[in-house]
Amino acid sequence: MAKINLTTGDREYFQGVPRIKYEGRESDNPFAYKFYNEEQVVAGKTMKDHLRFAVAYWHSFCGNGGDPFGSPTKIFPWFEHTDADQQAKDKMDAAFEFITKLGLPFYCFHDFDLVNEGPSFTESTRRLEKISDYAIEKQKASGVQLLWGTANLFSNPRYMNGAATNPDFNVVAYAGAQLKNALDVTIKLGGLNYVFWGGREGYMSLLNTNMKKEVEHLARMLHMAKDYARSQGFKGTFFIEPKPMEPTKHQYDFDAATVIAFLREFDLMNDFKLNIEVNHATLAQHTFSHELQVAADAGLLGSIDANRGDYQNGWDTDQFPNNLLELVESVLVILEAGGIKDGGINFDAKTRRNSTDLDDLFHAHIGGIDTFARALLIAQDILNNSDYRKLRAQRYESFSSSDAQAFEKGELSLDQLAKISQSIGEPEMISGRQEFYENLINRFIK
Ligand code: XUL
Ligand code: CO
Repeated sequence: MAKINLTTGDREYFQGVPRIKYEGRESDNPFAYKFYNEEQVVAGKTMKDHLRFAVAYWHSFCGNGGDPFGSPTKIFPWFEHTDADQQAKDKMDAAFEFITKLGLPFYCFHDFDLVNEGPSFTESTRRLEKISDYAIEKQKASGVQLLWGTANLFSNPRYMNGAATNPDFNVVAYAGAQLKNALDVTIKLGGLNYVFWGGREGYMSLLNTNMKKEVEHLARMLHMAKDYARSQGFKGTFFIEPKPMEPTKHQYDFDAATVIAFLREFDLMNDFKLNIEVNHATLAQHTFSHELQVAADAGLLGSIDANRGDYQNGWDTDQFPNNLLELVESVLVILEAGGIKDGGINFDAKTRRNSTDLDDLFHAHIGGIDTFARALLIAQDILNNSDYRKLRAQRYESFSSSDAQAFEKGELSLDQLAKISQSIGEPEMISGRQEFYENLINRFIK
């Protein structure tokens, strides 16, 4: 019998697709990178180390195109076998072939992306143990690492009223058991981080909800998860991924500012950071760069879920990133914050329902990867070769006066501040020059 190739499996799923290579912006090869040159050094680091791209198991290998109005459209060959273990193995072969062909360093999963949830907890656990043994081999053979793992605590009907925030203790306990398994698998696979996205940790109606109790339960579960993982030797970072709504009307991890206040209140600041997702930011009526800046200013910028929303509607459409201007403004924030450290850029994005070819998965990722790489080059160019930072700093120049310094240090009373104002009189109007800044950024988009 032929030896199984652990990188590509014993069957090639993406036939005819080569290892995607960098060919430069003049290339018209759709299966080549135009901007992502992994070894190219930008500001002292390779692009690969700056961007730390990850493929999301759920959208790319599990999402079948079904939506509330129609049936699945994507007939993936790794779903041919109905046996649970075989299907999980085939899916993993396809996933590692795909990630390896893209040449990306990381992947991310929910527990029940790796396997279908079984008819019992014991069976689900057995399936997870088996596939994670296989994942160890696949990771070793390919060099692909696990950026983060997480538990799907929102799809099963038992979680319809929440997981850690469920009003029924029995469900909370079940969620704890599932969370423990997901942590075990993440640790077993050398996962660098662990994500909490509170899909149904929120409410549909305040009339039947004790919000204070539910939020306290959420914090309790996070403490238990952290204590358990640390006791098992996990050294990575925990991330909370803010999202304001969907599937619940209101989610407790509404946005970056809300999550930071929650981490402070419940003493979780040392172990947790934020995983900022583009389309979650826009759902919260923020820009992606706003959410990144809020996280960065608190020293809590952990990781990114990359995608984009749609200007014409408010949903979480999870499209692949291709908005260059949005990403340039965001990468500026990331670079000024010192870059991404523990985390990475995970493509939490899905091809459209009518993008039904296997090749579409490549086009989607190549486009997202290149848009980020291009944004990185442009943002670095702006920082190196323009007055952008200097001009912004100059806007606050008046704070170098001795009175302003005393104000910043908390050495002025309101009374003293009022006296200073009286000696100055009516301040001059100083333009914010927004259009000037916009033009400056635009000049570098090339
Ligand atoms: C849902 C979402 C999740 C998390 C992981 O909007 O973003 O896929 O990233 O649970
Ligand atoms: Co996400």
